[in-house]
Amino acid sequence: MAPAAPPAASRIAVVTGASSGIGAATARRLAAAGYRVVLTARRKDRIEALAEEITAAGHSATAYPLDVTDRAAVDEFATAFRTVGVLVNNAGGALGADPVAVGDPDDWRRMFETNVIGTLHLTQALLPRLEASGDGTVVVVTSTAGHATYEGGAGYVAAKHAEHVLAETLRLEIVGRPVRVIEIAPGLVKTDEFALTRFRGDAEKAARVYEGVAEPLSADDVADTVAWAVTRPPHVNIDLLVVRPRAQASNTKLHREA
Ligand code: 8X3
Repeated sequence: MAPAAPPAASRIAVVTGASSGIGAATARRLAAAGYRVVLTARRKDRIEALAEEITAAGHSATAYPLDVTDRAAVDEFATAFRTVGVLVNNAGGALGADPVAVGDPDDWRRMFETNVIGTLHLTQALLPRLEASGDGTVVVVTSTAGHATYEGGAGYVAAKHAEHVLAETLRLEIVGRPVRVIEIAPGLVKTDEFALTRFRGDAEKAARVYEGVAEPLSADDVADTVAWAVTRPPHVNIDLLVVRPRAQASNTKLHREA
């Protein structure tokens, strides 16, 4: 029988892409739930500032600058831990919204590298530590784009479908071992950077994504679902949680106020 899991207060939660948006909000939520949060992202200043903020609020957080696409760096990062309770694979994003006929292969490659290979790297490197915790949890933050396509989205949609398959397959392969695999698939979430990155800094195009939508999800709405799923009892595995704003019935059916 696996050893009893230590209480949350002594457990480590690693969050990738913690410098902004859903990752930062998830780090705040998990820290408030009692986890010792390890913030990773490429932007050192951002994660250090967030670690200070979380620590000042009386919780535990440390920053570790990391590029999830760099396998050697990820392996080195993993050696810092004996056990890890939770891994939240959140790093990634969309680049471009071009039709398949003219999409830039470099955008596709970069999306696969960050979303898919990044998740693979962290999951492979930390899986032994998650198992050693006696009650590990891998969270993969995908997207509703991981479940249905839309015009102009193929590169991102394909990468998110791949992440979904990674999560589903891993769950099959490790059943019987003390590690849960949870997929959270958010729909329209208004964050500072997602749409801006997708449209390469074009603020007008980015704003159009949310135009007329009274209440898109916030990063914290999604972080709330991540923290909820993670804090269920160890035998309860939330396989897949799809979360959208009320105004969004599907990837292509969004209610906009006139
Ligand atoms: C983001 C949702 O609709 O832009 O993951 O693909 S969408």
